[in-house]
Amino acid sequence: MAIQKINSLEEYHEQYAKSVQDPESFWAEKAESFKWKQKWDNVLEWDFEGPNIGWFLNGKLNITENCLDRHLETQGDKTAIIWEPNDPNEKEKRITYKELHEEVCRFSNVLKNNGAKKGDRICIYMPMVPELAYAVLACARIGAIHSVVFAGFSATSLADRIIDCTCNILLTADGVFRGSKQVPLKAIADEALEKCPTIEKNIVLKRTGFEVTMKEGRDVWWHDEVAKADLSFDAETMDAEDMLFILYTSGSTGKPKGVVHSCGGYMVYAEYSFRNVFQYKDDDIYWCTADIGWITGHSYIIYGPLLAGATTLMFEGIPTYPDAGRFWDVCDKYKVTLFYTAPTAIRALQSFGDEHVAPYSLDSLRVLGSVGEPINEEAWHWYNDKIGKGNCPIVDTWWQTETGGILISPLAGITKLKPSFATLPLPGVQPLLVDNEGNPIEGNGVEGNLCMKFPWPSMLRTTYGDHERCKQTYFSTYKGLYFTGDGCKRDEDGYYRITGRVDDVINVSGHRLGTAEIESAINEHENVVESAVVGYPHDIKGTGIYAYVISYNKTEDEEAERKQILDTVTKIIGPIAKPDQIQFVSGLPKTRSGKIMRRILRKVAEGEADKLGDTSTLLDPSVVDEIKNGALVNA
Ligand code: 7RM
Repeated sequence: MAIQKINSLEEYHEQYAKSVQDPESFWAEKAESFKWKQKWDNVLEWDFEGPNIGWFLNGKLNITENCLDRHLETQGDKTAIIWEPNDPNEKEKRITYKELHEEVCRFSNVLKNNGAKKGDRICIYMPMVPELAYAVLACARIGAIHSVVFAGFSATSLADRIIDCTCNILLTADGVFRGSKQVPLKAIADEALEKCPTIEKNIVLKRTGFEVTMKEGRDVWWHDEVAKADLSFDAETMDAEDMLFILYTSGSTGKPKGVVHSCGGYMVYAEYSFRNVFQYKDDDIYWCTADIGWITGHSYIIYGPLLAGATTLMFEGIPTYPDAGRFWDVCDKYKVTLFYTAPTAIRALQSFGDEHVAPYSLDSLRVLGSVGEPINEEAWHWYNDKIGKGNCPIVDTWWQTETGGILISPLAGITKLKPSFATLPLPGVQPLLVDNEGNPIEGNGVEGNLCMKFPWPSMLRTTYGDHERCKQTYFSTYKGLYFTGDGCKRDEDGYYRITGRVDDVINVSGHRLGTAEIESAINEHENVVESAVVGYPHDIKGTGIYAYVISYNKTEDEEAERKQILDTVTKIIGPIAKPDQIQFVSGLPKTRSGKIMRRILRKVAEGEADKLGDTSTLLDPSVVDEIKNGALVNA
């Protein structure tokens, strides 16, 4: 039995009403479709003060039995994972549900043979290869808590994450292929491990064939261990509220938080949201281009699709290798029907020109998805016209690491679309906009801070090892509410449009201003492509406003353009929001998922360009030098 899919707008409204009137029976019905070892006593217990959140209390399950075992009878020979390597000339892999089950059981035994137990934290630092999926699922099968660290992170970031949750096992590889580059992953891991005495075993996959040093007693080869391991493994019994995984995410402070998700609620919501948002059909070929190191990869490459029994494509490479047509080549090669990517990738590919799209038919595509940041209208239209050929609904999915799954999004082909709007909450999701004092903003045609007033099954339960921080970050800004940190509009039709983070609040001469607010004012200037605003210490105002601005056409007269920008901001917000400094730049330091690293911009603005910290997660670390050299404030 599978979760029932919402099939029409009428059904959407019906289900939505039901989910608000009687959330417990709404979610019980969804949860019934899964394989539980023991049924739950209560559907939900919660308070947002603690916070204390529990779903399907006392229910027992193992998520991998739901991803794998339960599909074996009906579709054991169906392809579960298609793997497309970095190099288009290397042979792809297709792994059936039966094979995936076997690989996961086998690797569960490898973990057990290497001392892993239920409740252990296991760090996974790997390339996008099938073994990464086996490893994640094997952790879940034995009841260990996985903490996947994106393979682009530095040794310092890796060590910090291992130390924070005291992992005893690391899973890694000799190296990573990324486009034309190669990353010596094992060497980076070795550097991290010098600071991580809790790691007892490091299991190393051979991928690139790089020469590595293996530390006697600690490091073992993946293939040696797999060769020794049994093929069957009975899934550990987990409580619905046992931790399934930790995933580190950055906030406004430098130290990343370990967001904790639990087994039962996450499982129910991952499948529910996948099925409904993408309107999944049994013969779909689904491709999410994210890396498994991010939440999007956890929920919508591994868990959501496998719970639904789908065929999920895993891609090792990058969108521009060997050229900017790679995504479309892969879509045609496998006849991808559901395609899910990020605006930053869409804009990058658009900038390479339509000649990279033209050679491909893209006929198989049925639904397009977007995630990670607001999608601007220009990118939306290009995606819609050139990739979807006007025939594929675009689901602009808003959610967060902390939400575990998509909360606000169109349901493909059901919800009427509006470019740059995430549209409507899924049934079971209760958004609330509040003003800066926390007063609810009712009605339509309004704007405020996006909160959730009721729990949903896949919400975070805590931040690892520091519940107080979870409370402070998400549940204290507005009493009794989960605060997302995003600003949001609700238009005349009740449609939601996420406007960006609002938690970068600065206090200028006693005025509380959002950096996002100032940016959007600056962006009104006709020659501005994009801007980023940060605060910096100011003798008189307390905090001054420092703006980094990218222009369409490089101006000859920077002073004249500065003045026009100040006039624009004055016009839109008022003189209090006028930047004190405007630095023209050709790019902004962005992470691979398109988020601006404000920490770097703040340091430069503060005249501390020598203390930038880790910049290894940037898409293009070279923009940092340009920004440093053009800094308007000197230490
Ligand atoms: C899935 C993910 C979360 C933050 C979130 C927003 C932004 C994500 C959208 C979006 C506008 C979207 N998790 N964000 N999706 N903004 N429209 N469809 O990205 O934890 O890494 O980031 O990303 O600001 O709070 S995340």
